[in-house]
Amino acid sequence: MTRLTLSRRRFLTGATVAATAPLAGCFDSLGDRQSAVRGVLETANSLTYRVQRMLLSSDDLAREYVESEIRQPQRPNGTTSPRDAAYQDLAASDFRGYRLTIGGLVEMPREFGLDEIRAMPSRTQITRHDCVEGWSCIAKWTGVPLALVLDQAKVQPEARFVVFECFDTMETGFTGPIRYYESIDLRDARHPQTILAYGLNGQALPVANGAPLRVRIERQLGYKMAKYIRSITLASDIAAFGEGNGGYWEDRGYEWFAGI
Ligand SMILES: Nc1nc2c(c(=O)[nH]1)N[C@H]1C(S)=C(S)[C@@H](COP(=O)(O)O)O[C@H]1N2
Ligand SMILES: [Mo]
Repeated sequence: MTRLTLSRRRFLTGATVAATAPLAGCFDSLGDRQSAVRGVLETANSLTYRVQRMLLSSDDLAREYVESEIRQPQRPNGTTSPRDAAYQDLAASDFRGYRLTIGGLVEMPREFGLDEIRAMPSRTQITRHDCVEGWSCIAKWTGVPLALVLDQAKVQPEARFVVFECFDTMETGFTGPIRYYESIDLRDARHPQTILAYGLNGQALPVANGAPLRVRIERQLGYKMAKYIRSITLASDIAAFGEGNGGYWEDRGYEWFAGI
């Protein structure tokens, strides 16, 4: 299992490194939708997605660890304390007023309070979080399988993507605040290790790591795992969200399918 994962990673790294290596130094050129760099990145992105999807069968599990392998607290990264008023108000009352909304292409749009989410069947898993910046942390996550939540809202057949919209503002654009968002396909959404986590290492999920609810998508990189989730939208297409590339970092050049 480990060998397979390693060689798959090596194979993919070899195939995509040429396209992704210059990323750190050239964000500027990515703003231009027509740029040659962007074209190369987009081709590499859909190629990587197809190659990785071929190699990853839908029920392949990410490696799980034992308690003694948890060596340090989960390192908070990205937003660690959203300044948005809506979030601050909820946090001030220990998220008692929090409602997760599920909408878009579902037959029964729903809202769930934290108590309802915590009362659903839960899953606990010890996994390794890999950030694109090059660090990893092993941690224990507890939450409700996303598949169970989706089933309660009854996903319509045209839906292909699950979009997570977050509370935290990353920057202010011309038309107002730009908040973190992410998206995955339904195959990853229904994967048994994909959970909406409210617990970390046996405690309530701290604000620094995404309270009250963040998603775990164990076969992809850290930036896919949206923290501070405010709503979940089922969609047939990701073009209508953000700048249309499927996530805050994807809009800035990262790959949409960040398989590891
Ligand atoms: N809402 C939101 N989600 C986010 C981020 C963020 O800035 N805002 N950062 C991402 C990145 S790059 C990583 S590595 C992980 C960090 O999760 P952690 O703080 O629990 O380690 O969250 C991801 N999800
Ligand atoms: Mo990250």
